[in-house]
Amino acid sequence: MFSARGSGLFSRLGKTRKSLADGLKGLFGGRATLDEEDFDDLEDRLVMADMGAAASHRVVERLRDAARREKAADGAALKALLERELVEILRPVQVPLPAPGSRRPYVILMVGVNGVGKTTTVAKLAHHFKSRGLTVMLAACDTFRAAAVEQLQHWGERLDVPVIAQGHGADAAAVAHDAMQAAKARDADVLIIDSAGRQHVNADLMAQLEKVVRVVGRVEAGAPHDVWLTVDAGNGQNVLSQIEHFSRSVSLTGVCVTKLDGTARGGVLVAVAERFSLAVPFVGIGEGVEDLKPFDAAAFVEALVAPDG
Ligand SMILES: Nc1nc2c(ncn2[C@@H]2O[C@H](COP(=O)(O)OP(=O)(O)OP(=O)(O)O)[C@@H](O)[C@H]2O)c(=O)[nH]1
Ligand SMILES: [Mg+2]
Repeated sequence: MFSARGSGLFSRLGKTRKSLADGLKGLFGGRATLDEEDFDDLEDRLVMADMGAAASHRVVERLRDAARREKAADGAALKALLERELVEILRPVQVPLPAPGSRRPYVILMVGVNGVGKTTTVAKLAHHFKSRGLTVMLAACDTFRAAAVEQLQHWGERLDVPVIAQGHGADAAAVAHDAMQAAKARDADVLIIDSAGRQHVNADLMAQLEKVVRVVGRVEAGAPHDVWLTVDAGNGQNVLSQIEHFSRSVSLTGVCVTKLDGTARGGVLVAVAERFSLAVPFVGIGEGVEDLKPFDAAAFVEALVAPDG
């Protein structure tokens, strides 16, 4: 676990937290009571912070109820209630990163649309597991985009982690098969499979992904143990349709949210948690290998709505 302020998440949420927190300050700060217009204003602000219409509506309805019921209509009390409601939505998706052990190799397949940060997240994960004393291998199953294999090999060299590859244009499922065999032969703790960026309209690439999953499962029953969809927080509500589309081809076990630093509108995590019961084991807050943080609902909400920092 980490504290919001200590983790860097707090400051790196950037614009998300600044605009929402400033708005909330205006709404809640020093107010004796909130009227209907204030609640509408709050709902708009949550939508603008990318929490999605459904989640924003639900949260504000609950605040209205609570304000009536508990007579907690003053700004400070409602702000505390808002935080409680957001944490309640987010808590179910907060799960610890898997600790591979009995299942060797523990196989993680990374999927997602183009450019969201899959390969970088694979590298961050490799670093995470390696620094905990586990042996890690990577599979270069993005055989579609030119230079994708080299990109992963470059990370492998930097992190001193073996990369199983066949090169550009090879059959991704064949690479996955090779990598599974190699990981078993070398008794690796973790195998992380990078894959090509694809959209749901790329029928061939979606079918290829299904084949990768089948082949991996044939080498080791139960694998891949995790299929994580990497999403870019900057894609806003599009993230929701990405989850829906990929879920039709593969059984997702979690969502990796990247680029929460900079200009990302991090509220999308609330929309994701409200709509799907998928784990969010960690979030990406930068381009470096250390910029992977376990997702902590309370710390995240604090970072989102705190007025200063
Ligand atoms: N600021 C920031 N940049 C990130 C983060 N994660 C990845 N990036 C950057 O996003 C860009 C794309 O990252 P990749 O890891 O290559 O993305 P990908 O999904 O593998 O891309 P394709 O394989 O082309 O589909 C790179 O410039 C990364 O450095 C993050 O958490 N924060
Ligand atoms: Mg990639």
